[in-house]
Amino acid sequence: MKLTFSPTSPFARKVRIAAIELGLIDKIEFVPTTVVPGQPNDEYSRINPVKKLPALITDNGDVIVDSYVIVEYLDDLAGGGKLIPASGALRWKVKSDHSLLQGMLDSMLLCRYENMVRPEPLRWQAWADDHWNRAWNGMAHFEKQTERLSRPLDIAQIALTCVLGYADFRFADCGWRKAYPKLDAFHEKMLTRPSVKISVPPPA
Ligand SMILES: N[C@@H](CCC(=O)N[C@@H](CS)C(=O)NCC(=O)O)C(=O)O
Repeated sequence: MKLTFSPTSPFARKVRIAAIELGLIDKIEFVPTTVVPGQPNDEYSRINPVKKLPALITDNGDVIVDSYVIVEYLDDLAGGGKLIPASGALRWKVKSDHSLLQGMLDSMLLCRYENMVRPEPLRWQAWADDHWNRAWNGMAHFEKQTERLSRPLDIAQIALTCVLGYADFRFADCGWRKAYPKLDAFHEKMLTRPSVKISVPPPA
């Protein structure tokens, strides 16, 4: 399998951590890929028409897009029910949390594009603030979920780790550790996992 990948992408990081935790990492070739908003990439658009990474290209040439779907595919390949509970209420809780964390990451990425990539005269501060608040309120939500944070590893915990790592990487002064001490302790614990440690984004 091939995975279109950038070490700075929190979505690609989530897939990488999941692949390591599922014992599948040696089956995946990482293909360095650059996508920049506002710049066409015709070659990559032929793989993923919406020009987002990561995308997984399976050994028979099928393309699976969106990290949410890719990690479900990998979990299935590893036998199922490993990072995403196979059934019951917990399955839907983990999937719903994962979806919420996807929304938080989407909002953080939009903030990054708005504040750092969009030409300054065109910026819309209220819109960027709105998106930042979505991520911030999401962190507040997970700060209260102490039981969720201490469960055996699941995909929502991996996604939360990627949210916090992305906050460190792109919004280093946002102060999440001070505001959310339980998330800080959770993040420190996650960093003891080799999969999490090895995938920390490179210094900006
Ligand atoms: N929902 C997608 C989001 C992927 C995404 O937004 N990736 C970013 C890189 S971190 C991207 O490709 N951005 C390029 C763009 O939106 O133009 C997923 O989970 O894979």
